[in-house]
Amino acid sequence: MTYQYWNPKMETLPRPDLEAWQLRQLKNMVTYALRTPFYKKRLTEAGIKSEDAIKSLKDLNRIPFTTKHDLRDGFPYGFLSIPREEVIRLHASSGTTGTPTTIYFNKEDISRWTGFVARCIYGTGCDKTDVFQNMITYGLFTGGLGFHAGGEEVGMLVIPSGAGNTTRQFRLMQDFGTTVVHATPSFLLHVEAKMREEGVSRESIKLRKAFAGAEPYSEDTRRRIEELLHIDVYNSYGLSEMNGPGVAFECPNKNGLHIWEDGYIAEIVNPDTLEPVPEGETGELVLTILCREATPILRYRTRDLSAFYPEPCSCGRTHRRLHRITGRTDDMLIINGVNLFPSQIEEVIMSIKEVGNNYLIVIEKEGVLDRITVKTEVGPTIFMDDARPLNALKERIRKTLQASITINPRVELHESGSLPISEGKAKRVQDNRSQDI
Ligand code: DLL
Repeated sequence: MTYQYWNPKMETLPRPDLEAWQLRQLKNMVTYALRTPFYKKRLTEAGIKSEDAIKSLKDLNRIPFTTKHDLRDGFPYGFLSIPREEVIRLHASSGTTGTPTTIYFNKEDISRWTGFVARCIYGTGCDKTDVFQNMITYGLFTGGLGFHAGGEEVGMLVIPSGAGNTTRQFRLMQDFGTTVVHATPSFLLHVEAKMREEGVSRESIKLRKAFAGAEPYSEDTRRRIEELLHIDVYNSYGLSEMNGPGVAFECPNKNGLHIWEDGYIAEIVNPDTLEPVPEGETGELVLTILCREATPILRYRTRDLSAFYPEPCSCGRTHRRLHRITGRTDDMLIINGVNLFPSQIEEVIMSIKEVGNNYLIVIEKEGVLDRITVKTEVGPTIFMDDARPLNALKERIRKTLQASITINPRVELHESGSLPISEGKAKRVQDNRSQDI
């Protein structure tokens, strides 16, 4: 395996130097934070009146957590720490439940963010010989512009195709010889199914890699995309509150995501007690940004569940690795009293090769009980008018799910391409229970 580093010094910085860097940056972030109305109050209440209160990284513990709720309350300018005239861009998260959260950047913030994304891209072996099609939403969402800038920084030819319009995506790939794409994993699966449907031959495109993220997916889903499209898929993690993409990324070992610890301090805590979990155990990821002056966010509760890999990675990077995100604390479904994450269902169904590329979980009330229906598309080897293999497959999926998640779902099989797809993040769960009351 060969490894290439975009920023060799920072990516392989010995841990003591990395921690010294973190401390310096943390102090700097505290100084900026104290200029925002929100943190001025919050930090002062916690006895932190200047960066001098932070003497070692252990003092991070003295800083209170920040939640999505806090960010919403601070809308629109409560977290801005520099004069408005120095801000050159904002991004906002969609905010399905009302007020969005807004993040501001000055010129250096954008350039630091771009450096982190470039680091992710280059680390997978890409360089200026690549043609990069960015098949993700542009606009207020950070995925589009974030990867666009990172791709240009690496020197690749960037095609800003945006999400959706699958047929045009194929044309662009064929016309310009696209070698790398960025998309959500659900869109990649859709692209593959559509390619088959439209008779686009694999030989007519030069694709060899994809960056897939912005939503959870299982290892089996990754494998499926890799096998179907004959490409390498790299997991990409980030969130708008921490700039967007470029927070954690896989190296060619594809065994955990390196979190860029010169840009972020990562903690994993028990979501109930907020105490750190023992190294290697799963908990809620808490992140502190070290690389953004315009909107410093300290100890942000991401709600994402992950764990640290205890061992160092053989790629030579000193930045720790996170496990693939298995779900969010607010994703958990309670089905007749049993706790269940949608990712547990995905793990089972995507390991069955006759299952197609899309699925949907529907939950309803039936009398007093919850009823879960798993709708999956079927793969190309299954014909919808042949009842026997169809019923056998249905039964196999049901039994495998029951054995693994201890609930007995209803299973429905659907023709390839018939379940809804969304341009942005996939909506995997339709919970109709509250409407039934
Ligand atoms: O999704 C930023 C991004 C863009 C990441 C493009 C990667 C690629 P938000 O819209 O704020 O930002 O959503 C962030 O999405 O807290 C996770 O719950 C989820 N998420 C993002 N990446 C992954 C991943 C962007 N690789 C939220 N695996 C996060 C699992 C992910 N979940």
